[in-house]
Amino acid sequence: MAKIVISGSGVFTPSEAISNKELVKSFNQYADLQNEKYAKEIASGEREPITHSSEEFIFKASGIKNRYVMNKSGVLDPKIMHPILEKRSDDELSIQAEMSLKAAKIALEQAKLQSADIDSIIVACSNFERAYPAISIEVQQALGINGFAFDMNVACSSATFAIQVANDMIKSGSARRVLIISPEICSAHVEWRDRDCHFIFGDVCTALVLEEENSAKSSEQFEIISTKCLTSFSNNIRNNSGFLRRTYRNGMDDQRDMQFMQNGRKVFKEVVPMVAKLILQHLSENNISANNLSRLWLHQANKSMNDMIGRKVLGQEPKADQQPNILQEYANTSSAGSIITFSQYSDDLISGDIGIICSFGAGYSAGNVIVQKI
Ligand code: CO8
Repeated sequence: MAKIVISGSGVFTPSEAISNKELVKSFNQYADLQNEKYAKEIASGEREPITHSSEEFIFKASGIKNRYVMNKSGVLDPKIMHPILEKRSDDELSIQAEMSLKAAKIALEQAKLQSADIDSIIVACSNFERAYPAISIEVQQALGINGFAFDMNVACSSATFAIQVANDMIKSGSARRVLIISPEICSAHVEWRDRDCHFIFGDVCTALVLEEENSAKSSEQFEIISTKCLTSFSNNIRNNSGFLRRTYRNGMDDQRDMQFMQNGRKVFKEVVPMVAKLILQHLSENNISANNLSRLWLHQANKSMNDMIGRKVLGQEPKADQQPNILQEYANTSSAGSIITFSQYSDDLISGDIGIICSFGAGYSAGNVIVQKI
């Protein structure tokens, strides 16, 4: 059977960025305004004051220093605390399609392909700006692609699950070349007013091209050796936004569960062993020793989490270049995180080198992809 390869990758990075310092300053202004507004209730014990956030905590707990966003002014305005994105008419390109086109262009260039060479698009990410028509079909039209496109959502694991789907589609013959795109606008579904999570997320879009090796022209190719996906239900990362909200009493009021919610400690404790076990099992099924891994392109949620997974998988401290992190610059970009690392830290590998792309998150879900440089 022909080898299937990743022949191109691309990252679109928004032009606006927020440092921890700027983020904490605006959060603390918001906290002061709220505490002033509810001074009486706080004094009578009816309400808890909002505590200040801290740059030191954020970096120590997560490894994050910066995040890119599609709109900075709204997020940093203590009277707004969310991005401000202009509503577009139905005839205009949607914002997720626009981000997708930018990332796709870079991936196609790397793969030395024209858009017409692609016959399937999967837009795979944590949240979609509308229910239908699919963002992927809009991207398909904008790129002038014949064939079919669909959206899929497995939260942080969307891109690796899409790699498994695309790999299977090419193997079965239902598609020849697949573009996987992950336009993540996490800034619109994180709760910037919640100190526990306001620092976690950023925006980005990644793209990958998958095709058979015998048709691939790229100078950078990674064979997909094997994929393995896992899910196990958990409420520890949850968002209750959805089309039924209008049917609930006061369902459309500003409520905490409309945005990202998590029990971070539990996620950390439960997901680290689940992911380490998945990777080790997957390697063993493919008769690959962890000693032979040149690179781990891990999901970018938390630096200590990645350090721990790396130690469990490799049986020792990962070497500096063995497990790159982009968290400090991009923060958690959900499904795009492991793909950014793959895109930015893979061209130094040599033919025969083996690595894994691994993502994990809400669901719980985890996707592992073993690749080998051609
Ligand atoms: N500044 C200062 N202090 C703070 C802050 C802050 N900003 N936030 C919390 N604290 C305080 C807490 O109140 C607590 O105080 P005390 O000890 O007095 O109670 C103390 O600091 C410690 O708090 P935590 O226990 O919460 O801190 P942790 O060390 O556990 O770190 C983390 C928190 C960083 C959240 C960590 O638990 C973590 O990273 N866990 C893993 C989370 C994870 O990977 N989640 C994956 C989610 S992503 C995903 O699946 C995709 C979902 C869809 C995308 C959504 C896009 C928006």
